[in-house]
Amino acid sequence: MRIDILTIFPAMFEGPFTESIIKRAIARGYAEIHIHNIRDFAANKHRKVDDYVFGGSAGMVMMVQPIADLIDKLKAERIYDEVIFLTPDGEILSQGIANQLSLHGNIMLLCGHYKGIDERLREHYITREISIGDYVLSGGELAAAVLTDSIIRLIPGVLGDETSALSDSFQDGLLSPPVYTRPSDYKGWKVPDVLLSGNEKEIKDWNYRQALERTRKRRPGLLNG
Ligand code: 6GU
Repeated sequence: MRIDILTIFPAMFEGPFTESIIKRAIARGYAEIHIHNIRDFAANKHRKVDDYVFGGSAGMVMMVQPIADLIDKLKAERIYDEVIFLTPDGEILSQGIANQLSLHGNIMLLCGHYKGIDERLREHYITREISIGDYVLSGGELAAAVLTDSIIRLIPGVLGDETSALSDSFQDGLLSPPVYTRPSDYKGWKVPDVLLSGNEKEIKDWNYRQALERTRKRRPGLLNG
């Protein structure tokens, strides 16, 4: 899978993909991430990418031309399954959306800033709009990094059996049960006996009951449906 990220702050993507599962997925060829600086496409000598809002309201808006030229260039090179705009007024990201997107070949992620992007970009290029939650970030970059991580780890083969996505919180609609490692007794704090019993059926039942209980207590809304 190939993910193209369009941003005015490319340096914000230097960290998030260079460790752990995502790093390994890229090294093994499961995913490619390409970062593009929108400013490089500004057709004016000051490399300006934003301008005042028509109609007088305060704030700046990202201009059509630099983003349109960048998207046109990428679309001339390959076919994109989705051109996604990260925006607080988008559909809220869920595990279901991440699952859908992980099946695609090529996707583009556009990070917004200031008051937003010129509406004509949304009308003519954007196929999907995603938010990562009901709070305000300074821009779409961190949201794009979150979305990218959530997608890449779901690409078949990226996670081994041990870290299978099937045991993740939300993948089965439940939160994960508590987990423990050695020692089985730390200064009198003991691991539940059942987990040391070796009885696979009892352990499986215990984990399921714990997941259900945790979900009921913390996120009851997840159980309706
Ligand atoms: Cl995608 N962008 C911004 N600026 N803020 C957000 C967001 C996106 N998702 C949640 N908050």
